[in-house]
Amino acid sequence: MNEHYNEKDIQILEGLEAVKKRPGMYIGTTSSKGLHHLIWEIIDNAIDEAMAGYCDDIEIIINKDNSLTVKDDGRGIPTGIHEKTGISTVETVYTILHAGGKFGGGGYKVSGGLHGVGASVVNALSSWLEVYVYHNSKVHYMKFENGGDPVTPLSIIDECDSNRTGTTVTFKPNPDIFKETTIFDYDIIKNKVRELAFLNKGLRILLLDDREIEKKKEEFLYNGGLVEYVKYLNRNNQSIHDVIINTEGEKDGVFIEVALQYNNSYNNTLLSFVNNINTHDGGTHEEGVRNTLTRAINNYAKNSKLLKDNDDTFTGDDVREGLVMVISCKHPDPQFEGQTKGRLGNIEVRKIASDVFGQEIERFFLENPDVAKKIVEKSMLASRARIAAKKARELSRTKGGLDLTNQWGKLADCSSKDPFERELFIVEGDSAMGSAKLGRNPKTQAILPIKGKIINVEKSRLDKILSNEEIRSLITAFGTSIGDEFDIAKLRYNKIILMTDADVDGAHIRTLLLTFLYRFFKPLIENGHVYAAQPPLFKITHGKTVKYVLNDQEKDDYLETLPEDIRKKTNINRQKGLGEMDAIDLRVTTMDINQRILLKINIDDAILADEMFTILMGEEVEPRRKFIEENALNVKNLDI
Ligand code: 28F
Repeated sequence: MNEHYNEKDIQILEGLEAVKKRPGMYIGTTSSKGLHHLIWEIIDNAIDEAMAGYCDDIEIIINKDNSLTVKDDGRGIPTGIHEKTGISTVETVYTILHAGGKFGGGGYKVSGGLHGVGASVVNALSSWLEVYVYHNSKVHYMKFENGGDPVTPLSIIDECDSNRTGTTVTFKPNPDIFKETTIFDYDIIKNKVRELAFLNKGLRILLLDDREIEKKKEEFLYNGGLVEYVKYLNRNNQSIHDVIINTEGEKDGVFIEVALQYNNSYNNTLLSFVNNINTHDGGTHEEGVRNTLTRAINNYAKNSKLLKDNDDTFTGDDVREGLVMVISCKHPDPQFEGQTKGRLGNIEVRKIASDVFGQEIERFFLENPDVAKKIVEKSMLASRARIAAKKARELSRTKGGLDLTNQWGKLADCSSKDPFERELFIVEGDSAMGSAKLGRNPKTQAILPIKGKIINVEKSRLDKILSNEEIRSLITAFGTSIGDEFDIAKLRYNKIILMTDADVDGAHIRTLLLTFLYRFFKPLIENGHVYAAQPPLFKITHGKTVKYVLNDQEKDDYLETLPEDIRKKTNINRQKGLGEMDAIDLRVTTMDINQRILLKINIDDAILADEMFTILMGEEVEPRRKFIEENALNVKNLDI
C-alpha cells in the first residue's frame, strides 16, 4: 500500500475489501447465478437512465474473452468531483458501496436493480473494469484492476460528437471469485433482456454474442410494453378475447400498470414487478389488483344478471382460470420483504393499486360487454368445476378413493416414520416397479408405479383429473391433498423422485409428470422436493470391469480413456429400460443415496416443461408445427 492513501482511500478499500471477502453477502452466491447478477447491476444503472427518460438505446455485448460490455446513450455518469467524496462521480460510483443513483437520493425518482448493491460491487468482483463516459464532446476513460484499484485517473482520452452522450462499461469477472464458472450464458441474459424490454416500452436493447463462430445478435424493442408481454406469454395458448386489457394510473407518486388476457386453458400466469424487479412472492401491488379483479368480475356478473343472486360468488381461483396478467409498479421507496426480498411490503400500495386498477377495469367491462361476458362465462365454468371437484373429493373420500387404503396395492411404501428421510420413487410401468422394489432401501424408499402416459392435464380440469386412477394414486401417496385443500405440511416424503427410462419415451413421461406437478403441486417444486433420477443409458463391460454411463457423451469420453487393446474387448449394451436392469445395477447406479446423482427440479425446469407441454399437447396446432420444424433435426422420434 503506497504512502499517499489517506483516510478516504482506506474507507474505499475497506468497502471493496468487504465485498471481496464475502461476495455472497452482496450477490447471493458466486455460482453462475451470482456471475450473471453482475450484469444485472450494470444493466440496471442503464435502465435507471432509461426510466428517468434520458436513454432509449442499450447494447450488451458478450466479448470473446468472456468480458461483458454494456453501453447506453444516457447522459453519461457525471465526471466532475462528487461533493461528498471529493473524487469524481465516476470513481465514486465504481469504488464506493451504494454510491450509485439508488441511495442518498442520487437524482433518480425510481430505481431498479436487485436491491441495487451498486456498480462498485461489480468492480470489486472483477479482474478489471473500464468505463467510458461520453458527454460535452469529450470521451472520459477510467480503468480499474484487481477488484477496484484505479489503474488510471479519470482522464479525457478523445473527442466525440457534441450530441453523443452515454456510458459504456466493460468488466471481466474475477475467476478467483467465480470458481464455478466465468462463462456467461446467452439464454440467461436473453431472457432477462427480453423481460426488461417488455417492462420499459420503447427501450431498444441489443444483445450480441461475439464468442460464437456464428455471431448471435438479437434486438428487443416493444413499443407495446406490457401488452406485448401478455401477448408473448399467451403465444402458445388460445385466447378467449382478442383485445389485451391494459390499464395504467398513478396516485401519490406510485404508478401501476396492468395488462391481462384470458386463454382457454385451466392454469394461470401472473407476473408482478416493482421498478423492474420481479416480485416472485407478490405483495401489496399484486394483492390490490387481484382482489379488485375478483370483485369487478363478480360485480359485473351480478349487475348483468349473468350470476343469479343465489349463485355462489366467484372465488379468486375461479376468476384466475386461464388468466395471463402482468403488473408493473413504479415506486420511489419500495420496501421488499421475505427471505429472497421477493415481496412488496408497502401497505399504502394495496389501496392505490385497487383504486387505480378498479376504476379502469370496471370502465373497461362496461365499454366492452362482449369481453366481460366471455370472462364471466369462463369464471362460471371454473366455479362449477371447483364445486364438482369438491364433491368428487368428498365422494372419493367416503369411498376411500383418495386415502391410502385401497391405493395400497400400487404403492410399495417405506417403513420409516421420519418424513425427512422418506423418498418416493415414481416409476413407469410394472417391470420397472419390480426392479425398483428389489433395488430400493425399504426403510426409506417407497415406489409408486405409473402405467403408461398419465392423462393430458393440459385439457382437463380438477374434477376430471380426480377421476383418473393414476392421478389419484399420486395425490394419495403425496398426502397433501390438492387444489384449495393442498397442505404441504402433510407431505409424506421429503423427496419425490421421477425415475423414468433414459429414452425419449421416459423423457415424455417425465414431462407429463412435471407438468402435472407444476400445475397442481407447484409448492413441492418451489420447496425443492422434486427430483429426476438419472438411470444409465449404457452399460460398458470389459473383463471384470463394469461401467455405467448416463448418455452418449459420457460413453464416448469413457471409451477414449481405454487403451486400444481393451477397447477391442469392450462390449457396450444400451439399457432398454429400468425394467430390464437387474436390481443391484439399478440400486448402485440410480437409487443408492451414496452413489446416485439426482437432478433437483427447479421451477424454471418445470416452467419449461409446462411450456413444452402446452406446445406438444395443447390445442394450438401452429406452435406445435413451429416447434417440430425448429427441432425436428435433433428429435429422433417425437411421438406426440
Ligand atoms: C453501462 C451502464 O451506468 N449509466 C449511467 C448515469 C447517469 C447519471 C448518473 C449514471 C447521480 C449522483 C450518483 C448524469 N447526469 N450504464 C450506466 N448513467 N449515474 S450510471 O449519476 C450518478 C448519480 O451520484 C446522471 C445527471 N444525473 C445523473
